[in-house]
Amino acid sequence: MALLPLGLVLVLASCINNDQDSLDPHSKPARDIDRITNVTGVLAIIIGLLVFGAVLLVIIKFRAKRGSEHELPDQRHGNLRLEIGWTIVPTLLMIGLAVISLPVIFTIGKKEANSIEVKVEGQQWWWQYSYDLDGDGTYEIVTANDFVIPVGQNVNLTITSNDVIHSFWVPELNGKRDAVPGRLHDWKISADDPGVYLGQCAEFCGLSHADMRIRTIALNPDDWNAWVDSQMQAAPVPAEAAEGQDPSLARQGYELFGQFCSSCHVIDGSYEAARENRPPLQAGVAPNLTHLMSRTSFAGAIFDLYDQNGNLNEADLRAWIQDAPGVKPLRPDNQQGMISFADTLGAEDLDAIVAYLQTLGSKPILP
Ligand code: HEC
Ligand SMILES: [Cu+2]
Repeated sequence: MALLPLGLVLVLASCINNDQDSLDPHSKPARDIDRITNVTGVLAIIIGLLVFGAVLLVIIKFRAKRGSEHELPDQRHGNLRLEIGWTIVPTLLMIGLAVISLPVIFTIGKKEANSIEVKVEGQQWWWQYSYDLDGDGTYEIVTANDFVIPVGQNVNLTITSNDVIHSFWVPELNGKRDAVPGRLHDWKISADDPGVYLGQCAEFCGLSHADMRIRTIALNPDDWNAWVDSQMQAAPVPAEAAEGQDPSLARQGYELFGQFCSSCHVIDGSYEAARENRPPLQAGVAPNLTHLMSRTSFAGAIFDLYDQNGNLNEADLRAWIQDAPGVKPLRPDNQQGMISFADTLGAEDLDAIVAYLQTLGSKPILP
């Protein structure tokens, strides 16, 4: 009876398919990890069976017999051969495991020559990716949530955090690596096949830890090049109204953005103040929105930006802009996450802002 809840947990856990399966590796580092998991797993099962078998045997064989409950059984002390045996066997097993796992531990995190460099920054509660494509130390592309990589090519990562400790983990592509403020951790990632590989922050980091997700999108070389090209485009500025005419909706949104949003968000070429003046956030950074529409997700990848038919998910986007803390647990009073505009922006303001946001970037390129 006591085992029932445990059994239920196990059965239910096996029903969840959230595409974060380290037993389904899609890269060399992930396969190396999977191999060690298999060896260790089989060993652990054998040892577990032996130990539980021995315990069971002792329980049955040496149980108190009827009528002799109060008699102590024969007391013995020491068995040299056994004791040496159970010291040596585990030691050998441990050495064996070390021999197969140590080289993997050192290679899965080792950066490779001629790779794209990406700085991965964790903050409450989303990830930022800055790409240095030509290795000159400057970042040509800065994006959030969707982490786009080329298939079959290694991508070097430098992982850090702008507030508390987070951990970067895409189980199907590599092991996990902590993001620690003030430290730069080497890591790398790659994918053998085009696809979407999910992950999420793997170190409890506060209120919305569970909503700090990673969506890795691995593209074929052609698609990757098209993505890079599109990310290089500057954001358009909606034209001013002609004499005597009302400004377009997008233009109104552009102006509202300058008023309400540009203290935190950067739009390359249009609003860059938040790059120099630290936004009022503990992390000191908010997602760069220059190519917002080219992403498949937003807000820590918990919302899809498009529905199945490829239409903008306007409902969730509007709800987010109007009252972000209402749709994702955030602590704006403590400068953790976006503030609420529920009392500031009316329906028409929202129409205008959404119209403007829709001009930012082309549609996502999917694998
Ligand atoms: C106090 C700083 C701040 C202000 C002001 C602010 N935001 Fe944000 N915004 C954030 C932060 C931080 C996030 C990331 C939150 C998260 O995902 O948990 C965010 C996320 C977003 C996102 C999702 C982007 C993505 O890639 O996930 C959109 C869209 C957005 N904000 C639009 C706006 C608009 C429009 C305004 C103005 C009406 C605005 N924001 C004002 C801080 C701010
Ligand atoms: Cu986190």
